[in-house]
Amino acid sequence: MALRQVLIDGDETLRKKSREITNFDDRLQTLIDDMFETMYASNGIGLAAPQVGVLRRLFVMDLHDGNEPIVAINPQIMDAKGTQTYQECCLSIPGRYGDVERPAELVLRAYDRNGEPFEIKASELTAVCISHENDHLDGILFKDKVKGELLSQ
Ligand code: GNR
Ligand code: NI
Repeated sequence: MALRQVLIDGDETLRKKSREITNFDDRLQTLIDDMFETMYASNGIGLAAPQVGVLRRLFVMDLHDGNEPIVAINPQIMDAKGTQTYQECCLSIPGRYGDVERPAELVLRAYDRNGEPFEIKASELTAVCISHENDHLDGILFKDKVKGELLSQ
């Protein structure tokens, strides 16, 4: 396993659209392991592949809330309901934070690291994080959606 460098806002890679994953091979397994290692080393709760320079539709997430870490490959947000506002930050925009409106509840449909499909219903911070990570796969950063000011720490 290895730490990967997290790209910082201003890097054009963060603004590109990621492509679907088609090969569930050893390289993918290494990427996933590296993404977890990098996320934990950075004290993040989520990390999307484009943040480590890989333009593929994949994110990892661990909320440290008693729920298992999640790997979501080719994720789709099925039905988003309601809204919630949460103060977000991003490993690619260090030292900045701000309020973002997200769905209150959503259903995530994705494939796990073995290529098995799964579906989870999410709310609260889980829904926020899924929505934030899914945006990264389309080149969208939380600062694009901030309500009011993008604050500095
Ligand atoms: O670590 C992270 N914390 C966080 C807090 C509130 C809303 C979203 C996040 S995701 C962020 C990690 C990250 O940048 N993932 O892309
Ligand atoms: Ni982020």
